[in-house]
Amino acid sequence: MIIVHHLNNSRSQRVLWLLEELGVPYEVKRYERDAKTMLAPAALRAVHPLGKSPLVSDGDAVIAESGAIVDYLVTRYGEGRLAPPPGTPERLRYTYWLHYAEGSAMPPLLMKLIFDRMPKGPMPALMRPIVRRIAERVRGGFVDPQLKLHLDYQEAELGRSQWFAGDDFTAADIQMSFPVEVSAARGGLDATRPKLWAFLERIHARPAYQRALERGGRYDILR
Ligand SMILES: N[C@@H](CCC(=O)N[C@@H](CS)C(=O)NCC(=O)O)C(=O)O
Repeated sequence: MIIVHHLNNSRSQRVLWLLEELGVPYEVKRYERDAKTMLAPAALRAVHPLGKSPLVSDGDAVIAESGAIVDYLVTRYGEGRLAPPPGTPERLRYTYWLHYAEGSAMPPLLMKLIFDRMPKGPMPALMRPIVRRIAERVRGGFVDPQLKLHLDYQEAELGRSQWFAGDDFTAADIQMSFPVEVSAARGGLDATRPKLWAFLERIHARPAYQRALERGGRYDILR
């Protein structure tokens, strides 16, 4: 039996969604973020030394990194579904988006979270205006332009085809759902980018997405 080590309000939601799309049975083991630090509990480190979610156990194998998990599940249980055939241009795009989601799209979104929160954290009152200035500098000089660059790029790519890897829905769309959802929550994505907005509406309407929400419980993106 596959076990998904699921942290609340996290990337592991998309692993539940992938398993629902594939119709593969699985068990959910829940872990709750610390209410103050938002970090995962130490119990996750018993599963994998980094203690990050998602983690999937399948027999003796423990798989970490959502891109690697998606690749593993589609290869092992997909029976040709949710990935374009090997050797096609769509397959190359599919592989690209599987990596791009965590390797390129998420870092500026994480920086935004950190620099938005930084001036609100505990610190001596005298330091707060200085910290606020630094955070504004980093956001304005790097983070916000990077977020715009990525959103413009993703919007243009969805102008080439309905889904990220081509005309068919694939697991690359599941992997990309997290950066797109985070962008909508805190990265400046709104309906002025109609292709990305329609992408969100389409994925949210999928029955497997809804079933995954029922299995995973409340899913609020951190702000
Ligand atoms: N690139 C990794 C990121 C894993 C990651 O940072 N997961 C977050 C959840 S969204 C986490 O476990 N955060 C809690 C912590 O760092 O303690 C992946 O895609 O699996």
